[in-house]
Amino acid sequence: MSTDTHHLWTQAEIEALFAHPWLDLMHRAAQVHRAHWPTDEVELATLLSVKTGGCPENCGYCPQAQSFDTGVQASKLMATEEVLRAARAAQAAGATRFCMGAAWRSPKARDLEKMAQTIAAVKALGLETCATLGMLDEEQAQVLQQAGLDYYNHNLDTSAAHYPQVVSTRGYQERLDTLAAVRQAGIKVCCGGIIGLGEEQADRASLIAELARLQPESVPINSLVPVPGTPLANSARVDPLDFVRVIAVCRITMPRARIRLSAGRQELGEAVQALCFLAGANSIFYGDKLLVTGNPDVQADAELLRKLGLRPAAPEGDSPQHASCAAALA
Ligand code: SAM
Ligand code: DTB
Ligand code: SF4
Repeated sequence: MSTDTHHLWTQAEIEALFAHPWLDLMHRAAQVHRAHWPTDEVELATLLSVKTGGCPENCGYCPQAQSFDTGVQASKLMATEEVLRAARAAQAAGATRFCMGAAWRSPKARDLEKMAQTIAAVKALGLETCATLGMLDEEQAQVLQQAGLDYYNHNLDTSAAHYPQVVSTRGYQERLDTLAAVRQAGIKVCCGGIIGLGEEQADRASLIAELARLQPESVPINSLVPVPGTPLANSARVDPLDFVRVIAVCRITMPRARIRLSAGRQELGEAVQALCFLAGANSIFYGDKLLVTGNPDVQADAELLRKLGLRPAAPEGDSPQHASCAAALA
């Protein structure tokens, strides 16, 4: 968490940002970006679903909920060796962060122990580690921290007011409690949301106010990937320029966070992604697959970075492996 004094953004102030003329908003976001980050680099984070499907929760967007008929095959937790194979491949392709996702409400004791072993093994490769395993209490968060977990991803997804329209098996406060446990354990917070859940502009402003208050180090912004069989499959499509606006508002309100273009990047196309980078995004999920849905393939991303003159960010505290990672992308 940054230690300098930080402005506590109100929802009204954020709504006022959203009301700015689009070009002015972009200009301001680009200035904030330039003041806090090198603007020619983008972090490459690779995702792996280590335990897919069969989830007891009912998040209305999610293809992995067992109560929705989405055709996703449920699987058991992967063995450490299998995860390591994927992590080595991601590292060889240039990723510096490796995120492991499990479709759980919260991890059971045995699963947490296995995940701790896996996290330690991935960390030993020299990758930054991230996991998203559902709800955690403080004790569980401490086990993961001890294992070498750098980041925990747990999204607020939308505003507190809109949340009950999206999920009924858990509440917003439970999300906040997990995030507090993660912070308390000394793990960096990765927390963001989804645009396109039928929310209003006020909900987007409320989500961003809540995120800015939490000061996450990492903020994944997803655009809903509508999956047939999920309750939100027929949601109205997000206007790409509105999506860019969200990125710009996140950059202005969270100057020191890594802002990651997450789900839905395939549908954005190169030009809109370039606008997102201009608006302050500086991280992407990199690899042909997200958890169960698709992502741009690595060649397409390498080509996009080349065209835009962007280079892969070095891992925090740089490591000797990075030279070979960068070479993999050259
Ligand atoms: N089960 C854990 C949890 O919910 O915290 C971790 C995995 S969950 C799949 C991680 C995040 O993926 C969700 O919070 C949501 O933001 C995002 N996500 C899931 N399905 C999505 C979809 N169809 N479109 C966009 N984002 C999605
Ligand atoms: C996040 O915010 N987005 C990622 C990651 N954190 C775990 C997941 C996106 C999932 C998209 C739908 C799927 O493939 O399941
Ligand atoms: Fe389960 Fe996470 Fe999907 Fe919700 S988002 S159904 S908790 S895997």
